[in-house]
Amino acid sequence: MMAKIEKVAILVVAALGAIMLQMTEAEDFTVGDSTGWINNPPGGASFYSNWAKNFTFKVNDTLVFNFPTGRHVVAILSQANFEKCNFTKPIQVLSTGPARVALNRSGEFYFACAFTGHCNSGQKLSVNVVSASTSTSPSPAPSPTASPPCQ
Ligand SMILES: *[C@@H]1O[C@H](CO)[C@@H](O)[C@H](O)[C@H]1NC(C)=O
Ligand SMILES: *[C@@H]1O[C@H](CO)[C@@H](O)[C@H](O)[C@H]1NC(C)=O
Ligand SMILES: *[C@@H]1O[C@H](CO)[C@@H](O)[C@H](O)[C@H]1NC(C)=O
Ligand SMILES: *[C@@H]1O[C@H](CO)[C@@H](O)[C@H](O)[C@H]1NC(C)=O
Ligand SMILES: [Cu+2]
Repeated sequence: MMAKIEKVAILVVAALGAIMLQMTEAEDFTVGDSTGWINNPPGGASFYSNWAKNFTFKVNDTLVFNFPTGRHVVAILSQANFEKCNFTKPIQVLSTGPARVALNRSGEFYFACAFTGHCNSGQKLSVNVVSASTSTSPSPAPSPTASPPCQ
């Protein structure tokens, strides 16, 4: 009888633990690590995509873009405008550094700096965000995001 109660107690604790783990999983990622959010990053246009390759981004994680206010911005773009470094109709522009962006859905997010020439010199980042429940296996589909050289 005692054993039964103990088993139930263990199951309850395990279930609560699993729920709490899921709830506390959200992470902050500092874009470019100590390099921050700059134009002409080392290695050029591949710098931020190489940085992103090292991580798995999950829904509710946060990207932190470090830059001095007034030197850069973070524009959130559509894929088409990202590929052309086109800032005509950004989805959103964050002008104050450091800028925090919540990855509040799964799928691709596209970021670039809107200052003249910065996107073309490699200050652009795309990330794929997976839903937290699929985090057991890495997302298979490598998206065709190799950007053509900007005009
Ligand atoms: C990504 O990971 C590779 C291999 O672990 C490492 O050499 C590289 O410095 C990392 N790049 C960034 C931008 O963190
Ligand atoms: C993300 O955060 C929102 C608001 O806190 C919450 O309702 C939602 O369940 C979270 N989603 C995941 C996948 O953790
Ligand atoms: C830039 O984006 C705007 C709005 O999405 C679009 O109307 C325009 O045609 C684009 N310009 C180029 C050169 O692609
Ligand atoms: C995510 O956040 C952005 C910016 O705050 C907001 O415009 C958008 O509606 C949000 N998306 C979802 C799925 O909550
Ligand atoms: Cu910039």
